[in-house]
Amino acid sequence: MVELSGSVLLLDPVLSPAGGPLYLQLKRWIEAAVEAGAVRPGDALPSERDLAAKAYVSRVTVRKAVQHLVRDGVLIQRHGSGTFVAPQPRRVEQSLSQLTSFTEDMARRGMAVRAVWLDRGVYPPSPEETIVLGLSAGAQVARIARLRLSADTPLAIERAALAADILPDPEAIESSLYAHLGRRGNRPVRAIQRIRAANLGEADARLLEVPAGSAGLNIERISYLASGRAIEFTRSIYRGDTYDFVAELRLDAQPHNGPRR
Ligand code: 16G
Repeated sequence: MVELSGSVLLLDPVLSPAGGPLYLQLKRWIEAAVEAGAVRPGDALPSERDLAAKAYVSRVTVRKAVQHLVRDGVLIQRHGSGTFVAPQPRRVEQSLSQLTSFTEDMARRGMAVRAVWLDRGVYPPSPEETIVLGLSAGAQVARIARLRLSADTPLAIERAALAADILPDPEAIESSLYAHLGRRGNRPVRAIQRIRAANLGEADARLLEVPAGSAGLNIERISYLASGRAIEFTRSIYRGDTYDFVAELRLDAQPHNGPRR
């Protein structure tokens, strides 16, 4: 078994009476060791007794710190074998200036993708879908909902709505929505994306295999054909610990003198 190295845990006494509850100080100490990479995913924690002795605190304090770290997804407990540092998923970067698909983003990084289908079918549209997609009276909407994974790590839940004349048969999508649309000459060329911080609700957290309340990103994408028609309205929930959205910023080439009219 690999232990949290003594040097990590036996640095200067980190717990001070003035530093707030001892279990929180111990929790932060272990968290810092994980963040710094001093202990790696899969490493085992020393026993409760050893930790208590090393940090000069009671076993009750250690237990409480560990319980909180398990709740936060930093540690995992396996019955009979102990407490381990939880696997940290590889972070994925997505450019905010290119209209790419999930499959393409992952392929560029050599990561395998998988989807669990949560729903796909043709439905009467909601008022919001009617407005966003500019649907005419009586038009239907195709909805697809997927849990998207890289290897075995769930990264995002995506719920997309498209006009049914653009996607008449959602069952025909093999794995990539954009590849499917591209084959029919309907791949979007422009999109507006809105990103908002969120705490994951219980059902979404369960699907994404993180504790309820974990940090997440709500992303809304409306994408358009070259004609200007909106064809995709997708709401996604991404795990906050797996994705970095990266934007390249440039100085305006033609600075404006004074206010624009
Ligand atoms: C991305 C898009 C999503 C699009 C999907 C298509 C974000 C936040 N969302 O995940 O709107 O529907 O790609 O991916 O980037 P696919 O072609 O692999 O199915």
